[in-house]
Amino acid sequence: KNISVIGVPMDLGQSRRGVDMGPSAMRYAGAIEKLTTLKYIVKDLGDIPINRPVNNESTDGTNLKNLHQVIEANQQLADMVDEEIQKYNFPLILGGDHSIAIGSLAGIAKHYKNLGVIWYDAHGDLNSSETSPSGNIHGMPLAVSLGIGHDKLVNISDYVPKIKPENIVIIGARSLDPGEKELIKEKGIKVFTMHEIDRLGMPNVMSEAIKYLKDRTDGVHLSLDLDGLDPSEAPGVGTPVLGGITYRESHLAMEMLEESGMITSAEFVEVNPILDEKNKTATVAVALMGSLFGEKLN
Ligand code: DIR
Ligand code: MN
Ligand code: MN
Ligand code: MN
Repeated sequence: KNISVIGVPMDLGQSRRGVDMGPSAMRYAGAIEKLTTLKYIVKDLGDIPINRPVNNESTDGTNLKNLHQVIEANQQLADMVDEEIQKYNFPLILGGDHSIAIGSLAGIAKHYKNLGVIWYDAHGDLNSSETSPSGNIHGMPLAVSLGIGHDKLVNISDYVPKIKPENIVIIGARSLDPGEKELIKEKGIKVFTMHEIDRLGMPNVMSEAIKYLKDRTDGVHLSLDLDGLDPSEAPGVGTPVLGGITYRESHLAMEMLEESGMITSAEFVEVNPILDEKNKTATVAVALMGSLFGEKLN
């Protein structure tokens, strides 16, 4: 497969500046070279332009921060991703905060009857305006993709919903808001929390996740939030949560996904070099990309 890399220097979906530098940090850590070494034809399409808000009145009378800019950027991203899939390229999206998954999924899901999603994250990202404690849209993309949330967000690319709840697997969750827990129960979303990872071990969690998605999906998008990993190994994230997935477990997870052959698109998000230690988190992200694309470390 040929890989198309798309950078999305977005930091407007949350409150801490710096995550807009994530794409640069991952390129600096050698993302393109790594994939090229693995014998893929890699095209770096550069970064999508993000318009900064001229004032704080972009919320449409809601608590949704920078709503208009987030919509605009995600529509652009959706169109670009759509075009790359039409050309049979594998979209690899570099974030940026996790609000960009709205655009990724909008561009991807129209090409599949049953797109599966692996949401590798400390969080559920299943909030809406009503349940969000923060008004940060990066806490909402999975809900938006299910058709839950602000009209203009769920309608990006003019179809609703993008994905079905039974095609989602969340891995690494350990910080879920009350409204998110309710939605998970109501929709029957498959979640492997840190509890399950501790109990079953990562090999079993991934086997189960892969088996679960294999039967019901015709493509799978990996959405990897670096805060899914433990902050001791991925410190450069805006909302770190103790007790996360280890670096080694994450490598194994990526290797098992690669062996499954099911991943058809991916994104790596929430790398914030300003909060990082010597670009450690972007380096981890690039190492995981290696495993996801077939580099066996041992
Ligand atoms: C929290 C944090 N659940 C919120 N979410 C984060 O603001 O909605 N997602 N950090 O990655
Ligand atoms: Mn997230
Ligand atoms: Mn997160
Ligand atoms: Mn290994």
